[in-house]
Amino acid sequence: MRRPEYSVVRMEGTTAYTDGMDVDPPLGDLRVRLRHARAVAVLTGSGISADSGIPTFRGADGLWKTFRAEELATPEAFARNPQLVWEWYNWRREVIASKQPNAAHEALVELERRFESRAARFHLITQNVDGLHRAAGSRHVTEIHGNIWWVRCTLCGEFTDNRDVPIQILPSCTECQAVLRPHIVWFGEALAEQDLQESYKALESCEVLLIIGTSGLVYPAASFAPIAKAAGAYVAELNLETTPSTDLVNCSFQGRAKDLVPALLEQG
Ligand code: BJW
Ligand code: ZN
Repeated sequence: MRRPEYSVVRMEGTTAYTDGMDVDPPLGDLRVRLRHARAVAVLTGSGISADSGIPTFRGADGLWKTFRAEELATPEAFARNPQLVWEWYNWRREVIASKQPNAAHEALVELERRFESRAARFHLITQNVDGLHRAAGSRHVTEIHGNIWWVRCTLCGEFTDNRDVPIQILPSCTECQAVLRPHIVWFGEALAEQDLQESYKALESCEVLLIIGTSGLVYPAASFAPIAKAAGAYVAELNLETTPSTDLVNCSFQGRAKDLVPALLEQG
C-alpha cells in the first residue's frame, strides 16, 4: 500500500473497532469508522477541484486575488453590469470545460458505491459549481451554490442547462425574452430551501462527516461542521492547510485531496 503524503494536524481518540488498525493508525482509524458507519455526509469545496486544475477562491492563487467578488458575484453586480458578469462566467466556463474529475472525485464515487452496497446512506454536499462530482458519477449530490452549466431567467425563473462555451452575451429566456443569469448562489442570496433541507438532514443523521478542501469561511456551509458535530457525528477534515474548523473537528489531515480521499478506500 502506497502511503499518501499527508500530516496529521489533529487527532482525537481512536475508534473501538480493531480491524486493520495496525497498518496506518491515523488514517486507518478514519477508514475503519467509514467501514462501520451507517450514514456518511461529505462536504466539499473548491480544494477538491484544485487537483483538476480549477482555481480556488481564496489563498495565493485564488480567484479573489485577481477579481473582486463584489463586482462579479453579487446580485447588485449583475444588476449593474450583466455583460461584465457574463464575460467572467464565460471565462470560468472555458476553464472548467477543459477539466476532468480527479482521483478524489472518483474515490467519492467508489465510497458512495460501497455505502450503497451495504444499504448505508451516503450524501455529498458540495459548494462547487463545476459539476465535476456528477461528471465523475456521484449520485446523491446537493450543489448548494448552484451549477455553472445551468442558467435561470431573471424574470420568470425558468431554468435550463446550457453548456455553450462561450455562451452568447447577453443570453435571453426563450419563454419571456428577459435576460438569463448563471444559476449560482451569489453573496447575499439565500440558498435554495430544498438544498438546505437535504443538507441538514444529511448532517444531522450522519455518523461521519468528511470535510474536504474548503476554507470554511462562507456561510451557511461554514456552520455545517458544528451542526453535524453537535448531532453526534465524528467530523474529519482533509485539507492542504488548517482552517477555522480545524480546532473543532475530531481529526484533521493535511494533504492533497487527490491523495487523501483515495487513501480512505484502502484496507488497513
Ligand atoms: C485544498 C487543495 C487540495 C486547496 N486538496 N485542499 C455570517 C453568518 C451568515 C452569513 C454571513 C455571515 N457573514 C457574512 C455572511 C454572508 C455570506 C458569507 O458567508 N460571507 C463570508 C465571506 C463571511 N454568505 C452568503 O452571502 C450566502 N448566503 C447567505 O448567507 O444568505 C443568507 C440570506 C438569507 C435570507 C435571505 C437572503 C440571504 C451565500 C454564499 C454564496 C457563496 N457563493 C460563492 C460563489 C462564487 C461565484 C462562483 O462560483 O461563480 O461560492 S463564493 C465562493 O466561496 C464559492 C465557494 O463555493 C465558496 C466557498 O469557498 P471554498 O470552496 O471553501 O474555497 P476557498 O478558496 O475559500 O478554500 C479552498 C480550500 O481548499 C482552502 O482551505 C485550501 O487550503 C484548500 N485546498 N487546494 C485539499 N489540492
Ligand atoms: Zn423567462
